[in-house]
Amino acid sequence: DDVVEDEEGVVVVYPEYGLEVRNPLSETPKEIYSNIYYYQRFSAFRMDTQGFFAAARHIRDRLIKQWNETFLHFHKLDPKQTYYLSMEYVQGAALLNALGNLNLLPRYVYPLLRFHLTITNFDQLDKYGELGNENGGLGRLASCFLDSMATLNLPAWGYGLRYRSGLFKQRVTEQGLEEIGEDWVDKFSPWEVARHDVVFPVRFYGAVDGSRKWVGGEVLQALAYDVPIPGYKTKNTISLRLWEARARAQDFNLSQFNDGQHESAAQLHSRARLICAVLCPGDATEKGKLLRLKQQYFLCSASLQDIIVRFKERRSGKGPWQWSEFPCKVAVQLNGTHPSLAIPELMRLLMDDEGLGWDEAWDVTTRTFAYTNHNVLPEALDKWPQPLMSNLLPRHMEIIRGIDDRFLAMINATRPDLHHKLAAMLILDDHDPHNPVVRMANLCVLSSHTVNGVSRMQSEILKAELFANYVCIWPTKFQNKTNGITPRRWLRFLNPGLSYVITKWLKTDKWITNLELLSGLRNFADNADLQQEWQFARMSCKKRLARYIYCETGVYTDAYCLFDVQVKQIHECKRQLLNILGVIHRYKILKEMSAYQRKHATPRFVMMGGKLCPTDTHAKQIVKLVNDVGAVVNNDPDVNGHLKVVFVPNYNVSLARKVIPASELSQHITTAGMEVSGTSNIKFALNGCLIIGTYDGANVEIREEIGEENFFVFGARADQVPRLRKERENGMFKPDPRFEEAKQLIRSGAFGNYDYTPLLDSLEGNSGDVFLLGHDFSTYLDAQARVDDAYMDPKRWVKMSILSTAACSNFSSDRTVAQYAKEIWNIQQCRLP
Ligand code: HBZ
Repeated sequence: DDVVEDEEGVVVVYPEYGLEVRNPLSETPKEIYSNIYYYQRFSAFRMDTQGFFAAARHIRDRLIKQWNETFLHFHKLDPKQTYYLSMEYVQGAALLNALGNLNLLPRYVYPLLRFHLTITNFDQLDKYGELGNENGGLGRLASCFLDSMATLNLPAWGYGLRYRSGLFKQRVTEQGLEEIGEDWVDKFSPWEVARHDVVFPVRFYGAVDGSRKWVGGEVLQALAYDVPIPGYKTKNTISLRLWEARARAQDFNLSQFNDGQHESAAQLHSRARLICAVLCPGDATEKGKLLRLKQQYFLCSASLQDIIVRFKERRSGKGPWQWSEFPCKVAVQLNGTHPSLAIPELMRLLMDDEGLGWDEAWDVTTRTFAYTNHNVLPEALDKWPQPLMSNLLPRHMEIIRGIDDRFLAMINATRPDLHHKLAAMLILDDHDPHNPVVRMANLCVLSSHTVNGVSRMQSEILKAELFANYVCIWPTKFQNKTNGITPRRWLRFLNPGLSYVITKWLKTDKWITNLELLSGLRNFADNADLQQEWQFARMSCKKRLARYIYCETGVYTDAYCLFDVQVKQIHECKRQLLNILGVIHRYKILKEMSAYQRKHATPRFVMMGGKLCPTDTHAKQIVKLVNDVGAVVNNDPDVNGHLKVVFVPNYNVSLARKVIPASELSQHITTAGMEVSGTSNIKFALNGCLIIGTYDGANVEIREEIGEENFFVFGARADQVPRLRKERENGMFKPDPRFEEAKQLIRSGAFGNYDYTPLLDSLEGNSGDVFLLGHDFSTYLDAQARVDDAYMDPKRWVKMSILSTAACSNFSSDRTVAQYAKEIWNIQQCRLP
């Protein structure tokens, strides 16, 4: 660290935090020391654990104060409030985020350093909510939105479930990849507060009685745990309320227990524990489906009961009120279809508990809900077997039937022209008598006042294809809200070195809350001084990542190589296989080159990582292939210094902190039309990393902003994909010989004798290769060749990198959330004085 003294005292520069701190000693809060000493004296913790709890306790106490004040402020002003319902959140490390948002970093860096601790040491401890997610970015998007809601001083809350285990830890083995369970709440967490005073009953099974009331079955309890979400440079601190499932004390059968039947005595207790045991339990079996449906209903029921209680509390003492005011005070946003049971649940609560008639309850419900769609593939939309739903939630099934019947009557009465399309528009799909299902996306569209997509391209597809039938009935219901990410976590705290440079050149740090200011960097993109500082900041991140990779995998890579990264969920549709086939082609070409030619080739370090669904054998084979290719390439002296390949296990938010700032090229290469938006493309681009990608999701909008010459685009466009698939099926597709060679090398055993036949066979035949790797391979290689050329010109590359950050000025979740607030929720800022 640099220490500079001037007439006003000492200034210490901490490049790791992007900070200059004046007189750090006097800044130090005394409680930190006393907390650390306290933990030293009374615990056998290691030093970093002591430091973490000391700092976290102090911050938490501060947050709780602000949090109470925010709650009371909202309670007093009683504004319209948004409730964000999501089955997933990916919060990531909270301490650095809280310190940064409260602007307390300068006061903490120094005292911790005195104990030889840096805040990044705490990543391993600060795991709360490091849930990962197997399905994509929906959960991380929810967490970005919470950060923006708090920062924008919006009256808004999140609701979710308090899972005990998230996705599993990964270990690379001889066979490929193995998962090990990971607990994330059994250890004490400073970030949650159990609210034993906030408990609601949630019923399952039972029957509907003569007066249409739901009775019998089993009743569990939902207990609230609150997590504070601080805004950036504001006192507003909002809540993420997570529900835990418990059985009631009276459901423990003491006499059975005393008779030695221990397990059956506590049956309901163990069933309750299962509900929040894991995020996304496998749903291939009937039991798995039942558990997921229980999870979804549990979240919806507890959250809506809570929302209604708050609504009533805020009305009390203010004279007579009407239920029709509910949507003027409450907006509920459904993050995907997972929480869609909230719709029939609100209908049930209003009709059965509050005594409203159908029409009044329906009016309130449809003015309350809005739905975000994150998926355009009909086969990936949630559908529940009707018998399962009728058995678990008999009253909800009745209500869903009621919604369908009224919709049918409305269409018959007013839109006979749509009659032939009705079967596809109803919620209940009975066309397969052996498997009648409930289509949750249709439920959301029929019952929400607004439906939105998350990128311009996806929103257009929704209107033109998936929900086209509904557009002519409700032309104004459909909107676009292009995704964004929080610039605090994903640039300011993730990449302090680069943030420091940005603030210096823009002469303000206001870009942290007004990302549009980043476009000002365009003015200096050619400036040699900025380019040098930019390079320097990025190079130190590359060196740090190279050290990490060496420690984790034993693979040494030179920091002067092009760092080429693909980290995201491992899945067939993300096309990691295209990437590795491209690597194999590169390896083959390098081997054929003379030593002189190799010297002039762009050296690459290719890194892949990401979580996968433990039952996805295709994805596991891809990981195995990456490791097998790495084992050969990384040990081949001919290509040493020219190509390295690694798979880094356990990619999560804290590893992202090392990877994203160091990446120079990131791959977002889904078949066009598959990735509704993507948010990791934005994270990389914001940090100055260039993108090789398809015409898909938010790639399209990023490319427009950065300019096509600075984006390495390739592959088919979404509207060509159906035709190309047809051509394949008709045997009219001729693959690029380089594609065939790369596959042949794998088959020949060049990368070990593991049998990759199933993986490779998925690319063969007229009905194979549904993701069109064969078709896109040649343009992919062309795009990679353009990358190689551009990297050979360091000045050009660094200019492109600066332009990439500048181009992200429109991709802040602050912008996205502000649009939701204005155009969907109709809520106003409510800032604590
Ligand atoms: O939502 C992701 C998209 O894949 C990604 O492109 C987008 O950026 C992100 C945020 O908008 N989608 C998901 O995470 N998950 C799902 O779409 C999903 C849908 C139905 C399911 C499970 C997951 O049953």
